[in-house]
Amino acid sequence: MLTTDMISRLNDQLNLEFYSANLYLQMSAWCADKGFEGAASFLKKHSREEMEHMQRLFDYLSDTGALPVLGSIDAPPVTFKSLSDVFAQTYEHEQLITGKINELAHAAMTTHDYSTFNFLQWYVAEQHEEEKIFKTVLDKLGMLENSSNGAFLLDKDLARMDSEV
Ligand code: OFO
Repeated sequence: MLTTDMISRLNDQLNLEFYSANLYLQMSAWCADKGFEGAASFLKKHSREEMEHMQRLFDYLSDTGALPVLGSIDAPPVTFKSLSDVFAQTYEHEQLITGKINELAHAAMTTHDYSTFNFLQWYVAEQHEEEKIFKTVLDKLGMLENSSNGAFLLDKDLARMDSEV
């Protein structure tokens, strides 16, 4: 049985995962529009992963007898300065999500809600992976920054990464 406070916190996170899915899908649309097909496909796939993050929270709330509540989701940004800007924002966003998961885990632990604490461990591990992936993309961007066709090369690399994961 979850506390009202924990239900509210988990619902906030559920809606934030929806936002992540929308953010990456919108970024994917921008990339496709600019001809970065590799990045578009990579981000679209990642958007689907975010929907899985959302679904896990939805199921956990439901399975514990609480009510998942789908609120209104903020609209993500539509335009970006460059491909570097897109991926700088993905990394920043993942860091924000990691902070939110840590806050949730802290709230679960300090209220002795070990079931939720245990459930959240999957997210703790997932955030480690997500930050790693987006940091890798940013590092590649950094390396290609001075190359005249850096964005093109990164796009090719993302297409390769997309087919590997
Ligand atoms: Fe990208 O981890 Fe969920 O939000």
